[in-house]
Amino acid sequence: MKNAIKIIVSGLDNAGKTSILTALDKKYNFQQEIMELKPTIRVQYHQTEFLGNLCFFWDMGGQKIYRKHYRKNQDAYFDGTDLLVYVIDIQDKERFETSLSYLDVILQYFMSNEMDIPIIVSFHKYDPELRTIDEIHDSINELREFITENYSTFKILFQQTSIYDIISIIHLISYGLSIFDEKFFELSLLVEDYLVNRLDATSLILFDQNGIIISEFYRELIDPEIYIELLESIKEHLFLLKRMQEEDYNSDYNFFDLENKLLSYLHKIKIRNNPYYISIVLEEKFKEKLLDKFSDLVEDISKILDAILP
Ligand SMILES: Nc1nc2c(ncn2[C@@H]2O[C@H](COP(=O)(O)OP(=O)(O)O)[C@@H](O)[C@H]2O)c(=O)[nH]1
Ligand SMILES: [Mg+2]
Repeated sequence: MKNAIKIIVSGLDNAGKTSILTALDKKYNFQQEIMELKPTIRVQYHQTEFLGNLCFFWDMGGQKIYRKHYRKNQDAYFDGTDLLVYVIDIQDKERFETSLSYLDVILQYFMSNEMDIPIIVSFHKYDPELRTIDEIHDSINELREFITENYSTFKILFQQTSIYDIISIIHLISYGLSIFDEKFFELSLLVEDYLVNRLDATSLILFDQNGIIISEFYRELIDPEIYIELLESIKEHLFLLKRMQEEDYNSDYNFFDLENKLLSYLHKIKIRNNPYYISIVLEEKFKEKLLDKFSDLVEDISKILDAILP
């Protein structure tokens, strides 16, 4: 029996909720469905599987009329929610207050029903060309501070996202999906330990078959030039794993030579018949070290994954 996880994606209209989910649909073959809750209530949701769990993303329209409607039918919508992803348009300063008060309505509901659920606030439309603008960062900091201070009883994570940066969207949902099991923490420590102490790699990422990040770690100081290539090779890996999946391709060592002497490597492992992918990017000079430690890494990761799977 698979666990079902209900994720509510909420925020004002025009915040970018549907765009985020559509970006994920394309990337991961999410299935889009409409569900009838009551004769009068229809919900559009997106569905995927993550580590043996079925995940349902509910796209909650944020127009004023809907917001009222949800308020009246709160139980039908919010009952059994496992995670709230709240999307704030970081470019729409004029509506920050409206957005915060809508968030308040939802959180008050959770509080009065003793629903202690994790929350991810996505500061969305954080487009690549805005990342050097101080005003944007000031807004993000202010919002973050306000939310942290006012809702200290909730576990709240923050993430900057943009549909022009698919990795940021992947992070958003990976973040969300990985907080359901404590063993993920163990896995993070393991991944970090390998990256820092045993491999000298630039990045180490574990993907599931849909390309969702299960765990990841990056070297602390990455040269900006290398950083760009790193992102490229991660994107390449996402593309490759899709293909490996479609062709049921079992690869062994796969080094792709990149500029700057970076090597990138994608390896498929199978755990209880499900494929998972280890993605490593490293400098060429550390290749031997990787080859030497690789089977240990595979064994250790497999052990933890096996324990996480339901
Ligand atoms: N600049 C920018 N625009 C975005 C981004 N995400 C969505 N949008 C735009 O914002 C508008 C509203 O998006 P939509 O997903 O319909 O918002 P929703 O009402 O929350 O579902 C659309 O015009 C999108 O193209 C983003 O990351 N950056
Ligand atoms: Mg929408």
